[in-house]
Amino acid sequence: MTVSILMGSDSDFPKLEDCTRTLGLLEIPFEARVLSAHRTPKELVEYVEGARERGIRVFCAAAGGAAHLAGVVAAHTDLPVIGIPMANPPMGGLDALLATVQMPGGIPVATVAVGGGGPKNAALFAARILALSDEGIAERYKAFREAMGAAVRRKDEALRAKLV
Ligand code: RP5
Repeated sequence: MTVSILMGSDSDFPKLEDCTRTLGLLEIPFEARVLSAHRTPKELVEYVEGARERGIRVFCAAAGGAAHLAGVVAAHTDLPVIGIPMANPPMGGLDALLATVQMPGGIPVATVAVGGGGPKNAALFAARILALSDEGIAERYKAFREAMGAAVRRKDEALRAKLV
């Protein structure tokens, strides 16, 4: 396993589909666990402390509300941690965004957007980190970028053809 996707609740899982799909597309092995900074704090710390030895190189930590998950993970490892703030009612994710992004100096969490491209970008940022030392991932990431560019160019051509 290379990437660990952690979530504070199983209710977060459906919103992480873009993250798991993108890792799958880039053939990056991952595991996913429901571990909460508040509800299962001991299990979380135990898991994070044993992660490097089991091959984890990057964490993606998703949580909503008073979202301490990414920060607590970062406090217990030196591996890179990407925080994914979840959009939940009643505050729509602003609560989770601020809780995840506003880390005190000394313990970094790289935070992606609430909703939208956030979960996908977490996977892509993990890919960029792993690509530094894995040629295969670097090549697949490059192909992903090229395919994305080609898709936009096709849409551009289609739009211009319609407007002629
Ligand atoms: C957070 O509380 C979780 O990450 C989730 O986004 C939120 C609500 O959890 P549930 O009440 O749906 O289990 O810790």
